[in-house]
Amino acid sequence: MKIGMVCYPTFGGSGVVATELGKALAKEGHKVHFITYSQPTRLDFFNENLAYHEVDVANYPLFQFPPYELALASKMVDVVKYEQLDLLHVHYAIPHASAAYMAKQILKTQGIHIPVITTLHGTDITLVGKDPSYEPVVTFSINQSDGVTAVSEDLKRDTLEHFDINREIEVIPNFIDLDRFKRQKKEHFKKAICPDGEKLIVHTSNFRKVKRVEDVVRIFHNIRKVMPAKLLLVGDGPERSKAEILCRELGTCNDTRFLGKLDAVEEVLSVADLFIMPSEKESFGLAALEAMACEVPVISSNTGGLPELNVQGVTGFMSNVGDVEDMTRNALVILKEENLGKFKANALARANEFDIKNILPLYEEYYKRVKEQTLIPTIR
Ligand code: GMT
Repeated sequence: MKIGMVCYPTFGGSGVVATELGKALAKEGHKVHFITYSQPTRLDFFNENLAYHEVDVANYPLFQFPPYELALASKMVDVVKYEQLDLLHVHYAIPHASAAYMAKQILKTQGIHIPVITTLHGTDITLVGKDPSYEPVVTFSINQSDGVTAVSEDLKRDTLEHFDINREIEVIPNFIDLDRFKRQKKEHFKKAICPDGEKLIVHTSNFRKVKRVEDVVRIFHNIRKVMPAKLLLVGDGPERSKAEILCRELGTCNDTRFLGKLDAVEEVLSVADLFIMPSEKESFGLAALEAMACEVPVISSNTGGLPELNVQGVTGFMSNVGDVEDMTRNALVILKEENLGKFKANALARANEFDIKNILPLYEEYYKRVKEQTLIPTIR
């Protein structure tokens, strides 16, 4: 198939899922055309079946807000026509689903029917999508998509509860490339960070409010009262300085490192003993899955789709959002020498269930199904 993949090109989970899906489809022989405003971060791989089309947003002094959605729709029209695409798969509803709707209508006037699949990732529904300034457009463009997928049962429920949706939503969970995310031998790195055998705690995120990074710092502070430990924080975003200030207040700076946006997060995860994800909302928790694939147990909140990934008392523990004390108690259970090995093995076994090899066929079947259901003779 020839697929147009529309996504955010950044480190965020939706862009990562779109890029990894595109790469995997290309390896299977599909032609995948990425359409976005800059080279996707994880598109670091050459394959003759992959192409990237950059959206240029022509600016004009009148525009206080450059109209990206229009430029994106125009680019989609162009790529669908000239690359003869079979379908468009857009990741994150805002503004990709409505831009795809517009592209589809334009193409229709030219006798070209292009099916559109929208994948809902999380905050496009649970946070920003519900805002009255976007809700009518989000509802409309989900309903106008030829196929809709959500990354967890919880996200599907949330979408049906908060939006007036008149179509089926298929749940296809996030996935992991186990060839890339696996525990690597990085003993020298562990020794450099934890020279005295301290336990290593890791958090990775985009440091937005929803990630509750300050809870990570507080849990770490509590753990360190009981055992020697170090904390590595990977990623960057608006809440980073608050987290740094809290480290200073709690006196944990010497044992904490902010590593910023790292490409090779699997190298850090390879030496970790525990991953913390205390999010306020989390539709799936891809970062936790990446940790589990590297044999790292997870302390998380019990929000959103996290119970569909993190198995209570098996791969880690879940607590109510903000319950730092409970998260600390659970972290200390996992970090006990006699427990750690079992939790690590369980985390890996659970991650194996989300192997891209298991999830890719679900997308391929869904593409086929949507394409067949929307089959209209096209005149090119
Ligand atoms: O986590 C983020 O804030 C990034 C966000 C995104 O859309 O880029 O991630 C969402 O999509 C991921 C991939 O499907 C999910 O694994 C994350 O759980 C989800 N984030 C939230 O729901 C907060």
